[in-house]
Amino acid sequence: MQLYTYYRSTSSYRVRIALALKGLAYDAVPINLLAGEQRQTDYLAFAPQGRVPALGVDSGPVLTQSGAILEYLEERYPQAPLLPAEPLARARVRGVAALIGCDIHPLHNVSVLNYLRALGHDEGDIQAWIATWIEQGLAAVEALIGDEGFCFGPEPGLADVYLIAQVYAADRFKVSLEAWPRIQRVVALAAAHPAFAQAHPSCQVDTP
Ligand SMILES: N[C@@H](CCC(=O)N[C@@H](CS)C(=O)NCC(=O)O)C(=O)O
Repeated sequence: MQLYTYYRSTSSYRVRIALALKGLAYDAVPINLLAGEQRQTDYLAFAPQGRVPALGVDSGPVLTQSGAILEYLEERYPQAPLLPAEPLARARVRGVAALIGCDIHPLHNVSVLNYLRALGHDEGDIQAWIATWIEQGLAAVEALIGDEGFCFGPEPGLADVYLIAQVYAADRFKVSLEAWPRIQRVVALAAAHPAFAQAHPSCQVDTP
């Protein structure tokens, strides 16, 4: 598999964590978002939205959208499952993933922030915008996840994949986790877990 990735992209980080949790090897193909490589014609040919991640698989089309890629990996490689077996439990995990993937991350994507800048907003406005949506979203995550272990139990799963990548972005944007002890607990567990370490933005092929 080939993962088109950018080291500090939140959604690329999600897929890297899942690949590592499942023990799957892949070739990382860096796409430098600051240099605009996501808008180059050859990349747009298979990822027409001009975003990372994208996953090339041995046969078939290149896959886009981290949520779809994660579901593909879960179905194709069921080892180290990201979702519990029971339907209600699966829905709770997917609820946290959707909260982060749909209601937090899209609001601080680079093209959204650049559009706000183009509308005349200064960096103070941008920081307030980012902090508002991350804080509201993570406060809800804190209320939804469990009291022990990772988000929903002793083993990491899909909610942790989304949460740990989102927490990295929160840190980048100087949003404190102080108010959320459950999230802090999950972050500490992930920090000690080799799959999360392997996927971390600080140790990618394109990390500056
Ligand atoms: N919903 C998409 C979001 C992808 C996305 O927004 N990727 C960002 C990096 S985290 C990106 O490539 N941004 C480039 C741009 O906006 O030009 C997913 O989950 O894959």
